[in-house]
Amino acid sequence: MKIALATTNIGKIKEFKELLTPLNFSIITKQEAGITQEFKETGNSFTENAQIKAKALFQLLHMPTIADDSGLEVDALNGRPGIYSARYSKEGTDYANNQKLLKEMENIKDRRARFVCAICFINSKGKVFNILKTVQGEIARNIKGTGGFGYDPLFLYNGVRFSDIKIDAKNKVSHRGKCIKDLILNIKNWI
Ligand code: ITT
Repeated sequence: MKIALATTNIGKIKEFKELLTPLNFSIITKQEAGITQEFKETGNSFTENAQIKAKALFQLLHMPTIADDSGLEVDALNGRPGIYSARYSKEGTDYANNQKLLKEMENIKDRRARFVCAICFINSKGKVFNILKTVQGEIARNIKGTGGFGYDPLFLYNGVRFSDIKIDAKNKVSHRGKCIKDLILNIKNWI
């Protein structure tokens, strides 16, 4: 089955393909479909933004579509950067975002945080389904690790950074991995 994926984030694409390709889902990314336009994330929640991106791509391709909106909520920052995780720093790069977070957390003892992932699936008839999952962790005091993407070099899960574990190990416990597993369980009924 062919499914369009409304993301340009290479880290996300890898994680989706890792879980879905072995199950014979053929993932066609927005870029592979030749779509260059940016979908504006104007929603007030992860779920709203995932729906905006999924609906925008579905309207262009008319095929089953998945979109992911995700981010990091830090307790001591009242849930920031939250839905603004990709645009947290002025530059908006992973490097600058991580540096800004470290700086903001410099003198903060409470390091609790969670990744949140909203997945929106739209079937071939245009029906919309939503999934929301989280993974709880802590913000490290320095940046380390070479794997993963985004805030992974700062995110400690059970004391180990997401940037220090393999993609399949991350997918087993992560916000996105949990969403994709839920999608796999339900997709036969949703198609
Ligand atoms: P698309 O909208 O094209 O999917 P994006 O990178 O702009 O790509 P989001 O708006 O959902 O995606 O922003 C999510 C940000 O949250 C992303 O840039 C990462 O910095 C961070 N993030 C989400 N999931 C993550 C993960 O598993 N590991 C590390 N950082 C993550």
